Amino acid sequence: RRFRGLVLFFTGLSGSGKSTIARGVADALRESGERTVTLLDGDVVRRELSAGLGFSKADRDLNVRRIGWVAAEVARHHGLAICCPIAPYERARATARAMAHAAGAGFVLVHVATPLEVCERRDRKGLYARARAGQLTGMTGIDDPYEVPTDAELVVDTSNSSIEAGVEAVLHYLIETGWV
Ligand code: GGZ
Repeated sequence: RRFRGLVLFFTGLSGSGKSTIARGVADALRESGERTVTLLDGDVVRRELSAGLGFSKADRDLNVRRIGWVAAEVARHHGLAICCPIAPYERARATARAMAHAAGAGFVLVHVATPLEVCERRDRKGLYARARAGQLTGMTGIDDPYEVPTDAELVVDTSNSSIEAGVEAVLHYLIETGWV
C-alpha cells in the first residue's frame, strides 16, 4: 500500500535520549522495510544543513525551520522523516507541524520528557557542567528556555525506563495509529 507521508518529530533536552530513540525507531522501521525512512540526525544537520548557526533564539528557530522544511519535503513524497532537534520553542515546533500539513503529510510530536536533573547527571558531553561553571552560556534548561510541549502526541521519559522501551512506545504508537 501507498503510505501517507509522515514527519516524526522528537523534542527534548540535550541528553534526554531523543537522538538515541530516534535512531532506534529508524533502524527498526528500516529493518521492517515497509517505508523509506529519512533520519535527519542532529549532528549531521548542524554540520550540513545549518553550518554556521549557533544557539541564539534566531539561530535555533532557523535551524528548526530548515529541519521542518526538509522533513516536510521528504513527507510530501510519501516518505517518513524522523528528526530530533531540541526545538525548545513552541512556535517553531508549530511551524514544523504546519509545514508538514501543508505538504499533505502527517506530523507526530514525541516529547522525550526526561527531567533536566537526569540529563544533567548523564552529561555525556560535559555541556551542563560547563554551563553551571559559567563557561557556556545559553544552555537549554540552564540559562536558556525549553518550552514544554502541550500538543505532543506521545510523551516518553528515559529516567525510569530504557531506551528500548522508548523505541517500543514510539513503534507501538505508529502501529496503533496506522502510520506503519
Ligand atoms: C543546547 C547545545 C548548546 C546549547 C551546544 N544549548 O546533547 P547534544 O549537544 O549532542 O545535543 C545538543 C545540540 C543541540 O542542537 P539542536 O540543533 O538540537 O538545538 S536546537 O533545536 O535548539 O537548534 C548539544 C549541543 O547541540 N549544544 N550548545 N547552548 N544544546
